[in-house]
Amino acid sequence: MTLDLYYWPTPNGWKVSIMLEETETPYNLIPVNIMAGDQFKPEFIKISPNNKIPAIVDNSGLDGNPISIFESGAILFYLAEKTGRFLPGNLGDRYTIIQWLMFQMGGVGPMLGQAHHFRQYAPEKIPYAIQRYTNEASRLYCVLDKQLSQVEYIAGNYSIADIAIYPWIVSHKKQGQNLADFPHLKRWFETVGQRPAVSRGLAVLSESRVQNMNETARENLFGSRQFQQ
Ligand SMILES: N[C@@H](CCC(=O)N[C@@H](CS)C(=O)NCC(=O)O)C(=O)O
Repeated sequence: MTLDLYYWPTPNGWKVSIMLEETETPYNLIPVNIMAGDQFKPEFIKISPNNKIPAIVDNSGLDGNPISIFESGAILFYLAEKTGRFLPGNLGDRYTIIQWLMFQMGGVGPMLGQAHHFRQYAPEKIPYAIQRYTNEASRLYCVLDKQLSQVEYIAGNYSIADIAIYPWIVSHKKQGQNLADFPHLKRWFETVGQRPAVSRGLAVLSESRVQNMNETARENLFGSRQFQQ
């Protein structure tokens, strides 16, 4: 497989860099600096019409034709199918994983992202929004904690469900969460964090991860630039 990864070091980007490291899949890294506005370049929009990272192009593709994929969940499914790792063929196990991956894509990512946004980045502090998304983040953490009180990994064995959820728990403090309140989630977080492939995935382009957002970045990510397409 000759694969191009369109990437920036964020939770959704990490899902794919971790998966590629876990499966030892070689890839060409193509940085898409979302702070600088690279996500709006026409050549990137062709691959990722929603102007978001991550995206991949598998140049060896299907039947010899290159295939491009956007949406981190779809990319995880593709890489799991292609490498035969972290998504077993047995229908029962498979759907246990799929439901938790959907829970991540529809709940954990968007809600924790909003908690992050209103707590860290919103130009004004809006108590209702901060409370709503911090509470929702706590509720989702409780769901994960309960599940992890019964199983070692999210869907039983280590799978793409863990790979999808872990990157979002990395920034728990910024979401107003204390892992000490979720002992089973904490145990899982520490175990997954010790995997060498996870450390390697998180390290990809880590030097470009900025903590403070400047005005250009704010305009590109949250301002009118988003609506000019
Ligand atoms: N549902 C998408 C979300 C991707 C996403 O939100 N990517 C962010 C970085 S974590 C991004 O590229 N933002 C740039 C923008 O919105 O312009 C996925 O899971 O791939």
